[in-house]
Amino acid sequence: MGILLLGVAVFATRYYEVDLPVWRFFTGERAAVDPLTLHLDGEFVESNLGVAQEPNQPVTVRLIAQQYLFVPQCVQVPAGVPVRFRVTSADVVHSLTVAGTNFQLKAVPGAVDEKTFEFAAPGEHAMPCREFCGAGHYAMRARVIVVPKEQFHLQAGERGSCGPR
Ligand SMILES: [Cu+2]
Repeated sequence: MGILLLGVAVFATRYYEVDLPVWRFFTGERAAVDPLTLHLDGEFVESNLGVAQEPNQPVTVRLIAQQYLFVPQCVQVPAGVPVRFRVTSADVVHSLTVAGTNFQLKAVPGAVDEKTFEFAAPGEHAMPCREFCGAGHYAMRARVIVVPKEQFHLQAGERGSCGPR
């Protein structure tokens, strides 16, 4: 009985770590992104991380969350236009937030989460992780620098960041 209850509890609370992998095992559904090869292949390859502005696309920020940092650690985006954030995780579940706003985006291994946010005014915000992810959680934060629209320039194919990768 105790084992059964424990099983139920695990399934009820550990969605990403337990339920999803079990579901994928039985359905043969593949993960959208493989956490083990993230940096090497596909959308989240090292050279594609950071800020992008492609024709007919919103300004897009791609970040990898991992214990205990975001890659890249700083991004620069324009004010007054929608900015699309796409994140995934290389290890456990994290959450990207923007201090002083209600923006929150889960970073989940094996999945890509996306949310669009518009910064009203230029300025600088911390982007802390809000999902307890281990010993270094409280130091896990990226930065976003919001510049006036006119000062934001990225060529097609170029990727922007403003901090060490
Ligand atoms: Cu975290």
